[in-house]
Amino acid sequence: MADVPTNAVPTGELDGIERTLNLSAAPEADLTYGIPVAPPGFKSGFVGLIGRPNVGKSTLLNALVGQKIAITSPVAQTTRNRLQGILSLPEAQIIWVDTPGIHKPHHRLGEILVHNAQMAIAAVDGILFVVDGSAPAGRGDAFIAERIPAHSPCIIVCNKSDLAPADAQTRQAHLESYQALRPAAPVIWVSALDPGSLDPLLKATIELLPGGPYYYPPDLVTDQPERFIMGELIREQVLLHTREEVPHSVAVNIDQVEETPNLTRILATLSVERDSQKGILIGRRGEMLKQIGQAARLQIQKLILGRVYLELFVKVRPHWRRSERTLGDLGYRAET
Ligand SMILES: Nc1nc2c(ncn2[C@@H]2O[C@H](COP(=O)(O)OP(=O)(O)OP(=O)(O)O)[C@@H](O)[C@H]2O)c(=O)[nH]1
Ligand SMILES: [Mg+2]
Repeated sequence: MADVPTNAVPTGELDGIERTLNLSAAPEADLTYGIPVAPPGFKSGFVGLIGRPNVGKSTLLNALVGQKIAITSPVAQTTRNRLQGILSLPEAQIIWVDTPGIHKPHHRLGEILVHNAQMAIAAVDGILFVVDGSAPAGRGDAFIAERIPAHSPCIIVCNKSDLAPADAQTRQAHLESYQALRPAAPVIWVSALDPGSLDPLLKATIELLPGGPYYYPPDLVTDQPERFIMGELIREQVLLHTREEVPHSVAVNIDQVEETPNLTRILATLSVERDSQKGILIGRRGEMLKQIGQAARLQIQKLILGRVYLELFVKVRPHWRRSERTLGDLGYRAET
């Protein structure tokens, strides 16, 4: 079984750059510096986005923060790490905690993701129980509802209102099927694709928060370092370009980031489980990897606001999703 990085793909020249993310106050910086004293009546806290895979939690996180910090895709189980998005307003600071979708795991990676999502439920001040309002509640939603402690402040967020049936009676039936899972929780319709629909949710979230301090400098939008987001932007392109089991079999590691005045040079390795997946990822004459690399490079350029040279390698790590040690090497660990 090959275990050697191969097929470097340089991804060419700079296209248009557009600002999407302000990471100017880097998480590595001293977080005590730049944190203002909260005025009287200020509210703050950690709010978990919890729900089944693919209901739109990460899309909602991006919309609530107003910038793309989490990757999203039509492929279920996109999110693998807990990620915080910070929204600082004059009257409140909300730290949204995106989590992996809770599902029935089939390997150790899945177990870790679900475990970490469930740990997040216990560690937050409030919960947005995100559901897909375009369909009625299912067993997966009921499973999650049972795991939200009775005392946790919770809002049911009926996402994908744009896809919900137009007829009012069916919409109401969907809403009631979710309401039944947690009768005391408010239910709010939103479309994460329409930021204009989010004001009632934002208002309700601030209401459930306790009084508290600023936890982060107001200009910080995420707790994650740039390097992590670079890896995620590459993984997002893998999710968008490949199918079936391949998207789930890929992990990304940023091996090197070298900054020069005019160019940031990034080397990254994509780990897959089998030679066949490696073949698919590379594609005929390297075409697939080239496309992934080019698309990821454009995304990373938006992130860092500068020119990027990206080289991708593909490496086979047999059964990495089942091996505790390899999972740890790739940054996936069960939180305690
Ligand atoms: N039409 C529509 N699509 C949405 C909406 N919100 C999210 N989506 C789409 O739903 C898909 C899944 O979105 P994600 O944000 O990745 O879902 P997630 O809940 O984070 O998924 P996991 O990370 O796998 O748990 C993507 O294709 C989104 O574009 C919405 O309000 N309306
Ligand atoms: Mg997600």
